Amino acid sequence: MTQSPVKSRCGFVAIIGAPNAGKSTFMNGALGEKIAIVTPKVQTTRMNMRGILTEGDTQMVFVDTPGIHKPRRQFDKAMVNAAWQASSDADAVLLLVDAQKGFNGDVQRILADIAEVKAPKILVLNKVDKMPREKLLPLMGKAGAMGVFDHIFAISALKNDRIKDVIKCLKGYMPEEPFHYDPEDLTDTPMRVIAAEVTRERAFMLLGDEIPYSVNVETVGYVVQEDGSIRIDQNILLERDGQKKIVIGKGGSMLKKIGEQARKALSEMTGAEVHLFLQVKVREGWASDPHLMRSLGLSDK
Ligand SMILES: Nc1nc2c(ncn2[C@@H]2O[C@H](COP(=O)(O)OP(=O)(O)OP(=O)(O)O)[C@@H](O)[C@H]2O)c(=O)[nH]1
Ligand SMILES: [Mg+2]
Repeated sequence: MTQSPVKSRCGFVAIIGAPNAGKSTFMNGALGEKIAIVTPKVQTTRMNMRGILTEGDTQMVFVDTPGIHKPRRQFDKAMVNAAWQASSDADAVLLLVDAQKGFNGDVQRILADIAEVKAPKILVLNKVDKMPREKLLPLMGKAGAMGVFDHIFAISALKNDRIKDVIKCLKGYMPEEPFHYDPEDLTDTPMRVIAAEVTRERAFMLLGDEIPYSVNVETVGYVVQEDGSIRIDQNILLERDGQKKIVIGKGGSMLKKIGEQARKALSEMTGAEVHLFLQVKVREGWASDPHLMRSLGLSDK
């Protein structure tokens, strides 16, 4: 454990919400670095990912979670469980809500369950940059009347507007405890896992509507070479053979695009030259593989 000053504060903040509310964008904005992937599609985040913010004598460990939705597959169920697990372990819970969508069915379902969470609850109405003020005020009134939340904020995670106010509020809820992590650390997720996420983000962005949910990426090799460049070998796993030609594309064009974009992002992230090698494989039923779920920190129960 890292030495830290007496009276330091350290605690966990779970970021929960419906898919696409902007949870990962919020965490990246709070850290000032992108560690969690973000796409316009729902269910981008598949596992809990910790982001560590150390400011002065306070360390806040954010836990970005998968969007809470009505699960269909076993894999979805495990994702939703992971979000609730993070909430029950947290010192404070942020419920992110897309203010434009308001308290729709997805959010209502979360509200029904959130009462059981013991930690202080903070409502963050996000994406207010897309919202006229006259629509926001009634929403805030409605939220206040619920009597569920200790604080309510209206922010834009994308524009980094008022994230700081939320952080300031959270600091007060962090218990007096030694730091859990080195103050220099941003996350405890290994780089090879983040590298797989980056490629999955690119595949999510470039592929149509359905295929992304059948895609998983695993890093099978991550080697810093003598000249400082990094060689990364990854498998893109698909559920069915028929999906292969879509992911590879005409003459390999789609795979090339995914690879180029991922390589560029990884190179920016690591500050090193990256050599990325992608292989497309079919692994039927990867989404119900208990070994994979465990490796993502998802319980298959
Ligand atoms: N206009 C606007 N867009 C936002 C804001 N925050 C996030 N977004 C966009 O909303 C989309 C979803 O953002 P994510 O951060 O991936 O959302 P998420 O809640 O992590 O989604 P899942 O991981 O799928 O549950 C992306 O296209 C973001 O750019 C915001 O404050 N304003
Ligand atoms: Mg996310």
